[in-house]
Order: sequence, then C-alpha cells, then structure tokens
Amino acid sequence: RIEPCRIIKVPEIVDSRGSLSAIEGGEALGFDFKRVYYLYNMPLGTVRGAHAHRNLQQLLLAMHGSFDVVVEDGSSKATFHLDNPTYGLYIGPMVWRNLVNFSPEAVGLVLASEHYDEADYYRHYDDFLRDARSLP
Ligand code: T46
Repeated sequence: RIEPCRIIKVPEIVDSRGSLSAIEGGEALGFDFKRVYYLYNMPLGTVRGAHAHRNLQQLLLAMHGSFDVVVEDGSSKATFHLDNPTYGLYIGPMVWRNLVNFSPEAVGLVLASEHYDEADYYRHYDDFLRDARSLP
C-alpha cells in the first residue's frame, strides 16, 4: 500500500431533495486548499497526470462517472477506482500518478493545497524515481 495515499469519506447529507456533500479544509481533511480545478470532456482512452509533485497535497473526486488513479511512490504501486462523489482520494507529495479509464462524460474535481506552480512538478519519471528512492 502507498503510504501517502488514502481514501477519505466525505459526509453526505441526504433528504427528499437529494444529497449535499461539503468538504472543509483544515483538520478533517488534513490540509487547507487554495485551488480547485476540474477535469472534463476527456476523449475515450485519455491518460492524464503522468507526473508527481514535490509538496502539493490534493483530494481527487469523481463528481460524475468514474476513472482510475494509478499511484506509485517509487517502490510500490496501487490503483484506486473513483466512482462516487462521497469518496475522495488523498494524494500526498512525492507520488507519481496516472489518471486512466475515464468513463464517458466523467468529471473529476481536485482540491489542491497550493496555487498552481510548475516548479512543484516532476514531469520526468526518472527524476522522480531518483529522488523518491533517496528519501529517508
Ligand atoms: C494532478 C492531476 C490530477 C493551470 O494553468 N492551472 C492549474 O491549476 C492546473 C492543474 C493546470 N494548469 C495548466 C497547465 C497545463 O498547461 O493546464 C494545462 C494542463 O495541465 P496538466 O497537464 O498538468 O493536467 P493533468 O490533468 O495532467 O494534471 C492535473 C494537475 O496538473 C496535477 O497536479 O495531480 O491533474
């Protein structure tokens, strides 16, 4: 199992009008978020991600449809299937991720701990692997 990744249950408030789920930054989530972005209109067979972050923490959710997130920390690999807006995948720093198997019309929501910063990305797998494997 990949240590910095885990599924987080989001509370669901259900009544006769439908469901409402709220995510608050801070203690419950484990980080405060400064940025929200979403992924949509993915053509069949799309692969997104293929990078890691030095410091960023994120929560990924499938708002509609489903997709798989393949995560790797330099020594082990795991796949999480996201298909429910009340279960989010937390991804911590130093995790390579690939997002694959998007269902038609899937919508992914991401809460991110930091503003967008290209310098935080590992875009080359070999650089990531070298640094991930030298972590204590
Ligand atoms: C991640 C996965 C799940 C911005 O201008 N602002 C932003 O906040 C983001 C996330 C991206 N961009 C620009 C950078 C690129 O020119 O949007 C373009 C596409 O970004 P990228 O190729 O990084 O998209 P994904 O879907 O491969 O990766 C994104 C996040 O970058 C990444 O942190 O974990 O979603």
